[in-house]
Amino acid sequence: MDTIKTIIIGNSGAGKTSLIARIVSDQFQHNSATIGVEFNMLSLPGLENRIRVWDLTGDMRFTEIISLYYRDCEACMIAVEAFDANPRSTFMKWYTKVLENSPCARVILVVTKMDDARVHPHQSSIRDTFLSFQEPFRTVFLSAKSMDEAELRQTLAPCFYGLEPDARGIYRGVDVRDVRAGRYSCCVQS
Ligand SMILES: Nc1nc2c(ncn2[C@@H]2O[C@H](COP(=O)(O)OP(=O)(O)O)[C@@H](O)[C@H]2O)c(=O)[nH]1
Ligand SMILES: [Mg+2]
Repeated sequence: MDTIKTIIIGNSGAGKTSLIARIVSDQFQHNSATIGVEFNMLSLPGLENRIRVWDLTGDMRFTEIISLYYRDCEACMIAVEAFDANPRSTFMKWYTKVLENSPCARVILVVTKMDDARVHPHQSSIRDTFLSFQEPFRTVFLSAKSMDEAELRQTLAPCFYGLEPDARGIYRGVDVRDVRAGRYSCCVQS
C-alpha cells in the first residue's frame, strides 16, 4: 500500500499533536511540547492510501532539522488557532516555508480549537476570515477537544481527495514517482 507523505506545521501550541493524537487514539490530553518530529500513520474514510504524517515542532530552534521534512511532501497541514490575533500573517509565515520547499504540496489550512470560549461569540466572523484566504488552500475547522475521532476523520478526509495516484501511479496528471524523486518542480494547483 502506498502512503501520502504529509507534514503538519504551525506555531508551537497551535494544537498539532493534540489533533493527531485524537485521530490516532481518540484521546485528548495535555501533551508536552513536541521535540523535533513525531511520526504517525492515519487512515481516513474514502482514501485507499494511508496518510504518513510528520508532526513537526513549531519551536524555531529546530528549524534546520525540520526543513528537511518539507522536501517533496505531497500534502501539508498548516495549523492555526481559531482565535489567533493575526491569523493571516501566522498562516503566511508557514505557507511561505512550504512554497519554498515543496511547491507541489496540497496545502490544507487547519483551523484548530474551535471549541474555545474565545471563539464562541465570533464563530461566523472567524470562519469568514479564514475562508477569505482563498484557494488553493483547503480550509477545515476542527477541535481536538470537542470532536471525536470519527468526526475529525470525516472532516479531514476530503482535503486529501485526488491526491492518490491512480493504478498507473499517475496523480493529477503528474507521475507521482517524479514528484517523490524531486524530478517534478512545477506547481500543481489542486
Ligand atoms: N480548547 C482546546 N485546547 C486545545 C485543543 N487542541 C489542543 N489544545 C491545547 O493546546 C495546547 C497545545 O497543544 P499541542 O497539541 O501540544 O500543540 P502543538 O505544539 O501544536 O503540538 C495544549 O494545552 C492542548 O491541551 C482544542 O481543540 N481545544
Ligand atoms: Mg506538538
